[in-house]
Amino acid sequence: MNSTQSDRRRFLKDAALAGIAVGGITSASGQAPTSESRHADISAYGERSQFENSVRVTAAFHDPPKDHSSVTPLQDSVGIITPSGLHFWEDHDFGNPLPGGDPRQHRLLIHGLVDRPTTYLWEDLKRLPVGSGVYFIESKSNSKPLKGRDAESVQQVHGKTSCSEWTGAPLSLLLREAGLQKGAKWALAEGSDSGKYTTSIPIEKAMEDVLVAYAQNGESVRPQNGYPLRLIVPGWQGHNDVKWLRRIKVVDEPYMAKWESGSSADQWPDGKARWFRFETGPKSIITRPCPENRLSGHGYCEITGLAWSGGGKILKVEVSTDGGRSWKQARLEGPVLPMAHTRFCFDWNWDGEEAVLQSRCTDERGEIQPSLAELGRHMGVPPDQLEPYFGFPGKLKDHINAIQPWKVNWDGSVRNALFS
Ligand SMILES: Nc1nc2c(c(=O)[nH]1)N[C@H]1C(S)=C(S)[C@@H](COP(=O)(O)O)O[C@H]1N2
Ligand SMILES: [Mo]
Repeated sequence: MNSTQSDRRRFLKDAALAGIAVGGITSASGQAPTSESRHADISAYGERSQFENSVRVTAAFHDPPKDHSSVTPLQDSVGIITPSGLHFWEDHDFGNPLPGGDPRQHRLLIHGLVDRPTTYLWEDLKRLPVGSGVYFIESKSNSKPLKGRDAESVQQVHGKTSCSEWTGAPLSLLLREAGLQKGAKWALAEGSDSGKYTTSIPIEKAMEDVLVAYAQNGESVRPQNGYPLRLIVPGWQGHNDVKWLRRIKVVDEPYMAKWESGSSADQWPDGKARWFRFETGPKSIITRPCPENRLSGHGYCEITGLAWSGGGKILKVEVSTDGGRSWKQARLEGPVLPMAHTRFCFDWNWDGEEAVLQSRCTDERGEIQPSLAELGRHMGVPPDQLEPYFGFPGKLKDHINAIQPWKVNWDGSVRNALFS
């Protein structure tokens, strides 16, 4: 036994004698732990300072009781990585026990139109060559125009996006090992929730950059985010990223499963649905100032925010402080990675007058983030129907990547100006 192991063992033994639940901070007797045992706990697996209080909150825009979503506190974000404990999460089978559980019991089956159907254990996957990338996830239900107090919050309006380093086995490797047969066109991915959450992914994308991820930001994927295994489909709308992944069936056509047809298909005003829109369009949001981060006084104030696109890297971000009449280029604070949140910064002096702040990004393909009116025109939604709404079905059911204006009032407070 090496010294770390013996230390660990001694700690466990001491903890058992003291009746401390290892991994938690309350003792078995329900009494607060001694400062010594608490110190031992924290040094085993750290926690943030007691003065830090940034948290996820339940999303205003979800459909209880089966749907639950917790939104990321974007107003507190720095850099490009979302701490795992603050990554948003969306669960369509809420109320049932969290799927996943013991990784030793977990199996991933690859079958269908393949020469060699294969079952992988969690540990098997970890022995394969590793694939890794920093990727955003964004739900297509993000950035819906909320009403009232909920609208006055960057967390509530835009918090269904987060960005992590994801690590796992490349799906292309697993499919190549299994041997794709002729006619293999789609990969059907299934989660182990009781509702068997399923999506169909074209085989071209499956062979390109999709990850079967077991790790998030340097440790195992968090339970709410799909422990022990999840799919990461870089740059595509979040509902493709099947969590608690247990099965990939290679098939010859898409399956139109519940969550990719009924609920996730984009709806046009005439009631027709546009299925299988995959990529997330270029999008940016100012996270400071914002309704949660009012201005504290006149003078210098850095404007900062996040930009991302399913189309690759962010090429540039422009900021306007006069409601869109003029635009100036912001600085991209690296790293600038494809299909990842990208931090932008902009020097500004607030003269104390009312101002409307907004950002717009362009991705490496040259695609530019639209205004809400431009997005409405593109989706065939008339301007008078772009008003805020709450709940399904919405007029703009599609992924919304419209420019977000924030209005700075004379007293430094900040309001959502998208619909005023
Ligand atoms: N098995 C399963 N996978 C799922 C879901 C789900 O409910 N069950 N929700 C999907 C949706 S709609 C989104 S937006 C993403 C969100 O990923 P996150 O919860 O890790 O943020 O997971 C997707 N994967
Ligand atoms: Mo979603």
